Amino acid sequence: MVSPELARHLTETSRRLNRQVGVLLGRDGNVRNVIVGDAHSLTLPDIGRLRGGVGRFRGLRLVHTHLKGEPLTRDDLNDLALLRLDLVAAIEVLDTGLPGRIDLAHLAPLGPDGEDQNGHEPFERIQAPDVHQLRFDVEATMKALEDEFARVTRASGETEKERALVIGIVPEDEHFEEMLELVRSAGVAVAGTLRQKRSQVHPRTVVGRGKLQEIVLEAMRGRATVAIFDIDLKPAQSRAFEDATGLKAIDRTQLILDVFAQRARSRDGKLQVELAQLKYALPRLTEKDAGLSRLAGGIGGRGPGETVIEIGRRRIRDRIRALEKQVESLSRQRDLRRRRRREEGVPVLSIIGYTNAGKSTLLNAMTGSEVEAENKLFMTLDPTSRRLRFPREGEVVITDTVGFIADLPPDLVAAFRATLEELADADLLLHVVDAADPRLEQKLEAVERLLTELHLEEIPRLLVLNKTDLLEPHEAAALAHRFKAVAVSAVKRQALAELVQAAEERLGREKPLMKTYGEGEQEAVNL
Ligand SMILES: Nc1nc2c(ncn2[C@@H]2O[C@H](COP(=O)(O)OP(=O)(O)OP(=O)(O)O)[C@@H](O)[C@H]2O)c(=O)[nH]1
Ligand SMILES: [Mg+2]
Repeated sequence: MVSPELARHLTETSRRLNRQVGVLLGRDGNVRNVIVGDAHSLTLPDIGRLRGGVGRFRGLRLVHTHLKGEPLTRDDLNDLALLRLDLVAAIEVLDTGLPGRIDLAHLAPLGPDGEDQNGHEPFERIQAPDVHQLRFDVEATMKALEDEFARVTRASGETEKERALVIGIVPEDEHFEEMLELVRSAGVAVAGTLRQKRSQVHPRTVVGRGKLQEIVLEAMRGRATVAIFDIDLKPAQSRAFEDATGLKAIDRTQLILDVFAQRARSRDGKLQVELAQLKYALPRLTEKDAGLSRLAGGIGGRGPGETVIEIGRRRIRDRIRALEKQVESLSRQRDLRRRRRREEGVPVLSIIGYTNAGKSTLLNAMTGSEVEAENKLFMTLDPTSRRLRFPREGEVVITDTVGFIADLPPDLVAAFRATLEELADADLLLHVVDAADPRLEQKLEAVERLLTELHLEEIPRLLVLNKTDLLEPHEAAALAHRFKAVAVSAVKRQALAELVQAAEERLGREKPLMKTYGEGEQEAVNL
């Protein structure tokens, strides 16, 4: 680890200066840096940005002196973790200036199943009474450790995929679970999860120094290159976090945008996703970033915007303006289409609700279509309309559209204006909820809130409790009574006739007014 000559040279110098002295040694044993500290600590030089060497050791070890023979400090261990050093060692400086006890730490290998055993110390500590008695083979240890980490990655069989640590800042379990759902829906491999007990955000690096250390260790062990946060980060925060850990930081909005980017099929959908992504990225670009290259590839960098990844800030602004114009014309076209439909007098029913509530499945069940429906968040992005014959009303149009989520990112709402505007013209909103969801009420509220934000709260609504096949009949009935809703099962095609009947009743109550007196006439409503 260190030759007796070098150790002695370090301790003698240290004694003479009455300061800590250290060296960074390469794997070949050559000295790369010499550092002189004060009596109690040592500040390592900036050894370059860490990105690129992620998941790997730096191939550098820190050997330094401790004037009073004190054991390795918290800062020493932080350096070990955050800088991904091979090891850190402290040598006691005896009064004579000769080297005394040695205290050494390196990253501990993983348990036999590749999992970190709970409560297991992340560091392996080795002590020896002096340099001569230290039995430690750096080369063999590092090789074993690196093999170990490589094995874990191979075992997971996901070498090609980006692996992410999911970091929970919000204490509520439900919030974290939804975040994991989003991660899964984005097709990202989860290398591990870390949660904070208190919802405290470090103003600079999102989490405090101790947590940073934990995150880096966990990332090294799980071979993660990305940290996904369950909150939104300020641009400066993500950058500071990335600088401190060498991990790419992805926040909740970015992850949602990523899911959207993967789902966008239609031209309109792609347009709106790209717009949302660029709007989000713009304030996050620094001068030294070459265009969007720091966002290139992987989570947050996929999607329709990939073609513009190398362009600069000014051109991004141009592109945003161009996209906004296209969205504008899109919204005009749709307006026209809707107006025509309105003239035909065909009532429009729009299926809305929280993501994964079963909206597309319900559309399929009612109209015999085959819209993609899957147990993933934001499966549907592009609106689909189908015609359907109602017994009394005759022809109606049913549309299925993008789902809602609590705290839908504002950039996304802005970009998806054209899609969301469609809803404004519905004669009836079928608000679908997953009746078996323990968060039923929160999700109902989240949707209601969004409807208000989108100024859609005036449109008549019918609440549809879906997935009641997962409940006992009496539970479903009680919920239906409580929420004045229709209980159905889209998958089992249960109570769809009742739904049609209830929808017709609602329509029948609303429509004559609109038909006879035209739009929004006060007098008509009073009748
Ligand atoms: N048990 C049960 N599962 C259902 C029912 N309806 C839908 N699902 C399941 O719920 C999951 C989501 O269904 P989707 O129709 O994709 O939901 P969605 O609301 O369109 O979701 P997004 O488009 O992602 O917002 C799928 O796995 C469906 O099979 C139901 O009545 N009962
Ligand atoms: Mg859907």
